[in-house]
Amino acid sequence: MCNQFSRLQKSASPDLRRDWDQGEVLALFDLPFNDLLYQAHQVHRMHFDPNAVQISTLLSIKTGGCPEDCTYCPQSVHYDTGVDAERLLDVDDVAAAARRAREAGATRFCMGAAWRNPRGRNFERVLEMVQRVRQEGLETCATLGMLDADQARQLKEAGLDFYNHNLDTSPEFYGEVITTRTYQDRLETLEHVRDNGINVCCGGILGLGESRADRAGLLRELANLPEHPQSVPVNQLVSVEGTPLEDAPEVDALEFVRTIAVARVMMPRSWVRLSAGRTAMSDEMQALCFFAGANSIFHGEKLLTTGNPDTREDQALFERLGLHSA
Ligand code: SAM
Ligand code: DTB
Ligand code: SF4
Repeated sequence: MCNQFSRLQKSASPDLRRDWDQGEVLALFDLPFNDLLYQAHQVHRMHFDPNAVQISTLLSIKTGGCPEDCTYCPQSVHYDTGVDAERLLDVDDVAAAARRAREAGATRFCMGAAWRNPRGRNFERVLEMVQRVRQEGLETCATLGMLDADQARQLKEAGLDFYNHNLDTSPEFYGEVITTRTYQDRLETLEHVRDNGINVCCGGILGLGESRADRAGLLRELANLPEHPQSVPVNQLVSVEGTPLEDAPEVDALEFVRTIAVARVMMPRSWVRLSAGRTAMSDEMQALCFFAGANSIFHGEKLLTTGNPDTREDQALFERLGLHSA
């Protein structure tokens, strides 16, 4: 399904604009809520089954001890959050987790490592993990930090379908959030991923203390990439004690829904993932997000180090809304 959409995306299509300016994006954000949601939902229906939601499962294959200083992240060594540094998991354990995820209904398995970038024997082991997860019949996704061109090539050869690497916020606000890696570094990793034919999963995070202009700036950057990312995760900050953002004010729920809707309008054929932060969202808010164009979630009771809704709760929500797995 996804590959079909990415192939379509490569053909010239007038609704796949990549020349958004900030004023146009802000004008979408400024629409009356009903007008914005109506437009987003129409776009959504044009390209997707509106009742189908893609389900991914996430596994932290290497937790904690990360040298980067992302102020939202419990895994950074810079902050005292109680998350200990662990070693890279064994390949067999990852393959077993993938099998369980498939049995629970996931179609994609995403492996996350708290690294600045993968290196040496650890990287070799991740290549093996990708092969084994694929053999379990799942789509594969990894998020391992920065990649060079050769690493992207090797991951592709091992069978990696998606690479997650987020821009996180606008280039204007980025320096307030992370100082150890630049926006340009991130763009270069995305280029290597794209150039090697791996689907790009790239989005951001809301609730960092950013302004609406920053949220618009993030979407502008994502939609103006050389190709729209095939998958766009929109995270709501999970505030973790010990991080500089532990007391960050919550992002307004309707502003979050607006951001999903604007993402849907700007990137009509991308899968928009309602990513971290769902435990703090009501069923009603999630329902609005699905109406506004979100069509992917993480399923399973843990994200990387923080919680995710109980799987039975998600099942009940899907039943209440008449949603099914894509
Ligand atoms: N270390 C890798 C990297 O940053 O490229 C991969 C893992 S990192 C956890 C992936 C993404 O998760 C981040 O870019 C950020 O958007 C999101 N994230 C991390 N901590 C979060 C939190 N506390 N709340 C919400 N999203 C978070
Ligand atoms: C993404 O954008 N969100 C996921 C995934 N990509 C790897 C990670 C969310 C992490 C939330 C904080 C934690 O559990 O540590
Ligand atoms: Fe490290 Fe990724 Fe967390 Fe940043 S978001 S501190 S790079 S694990």
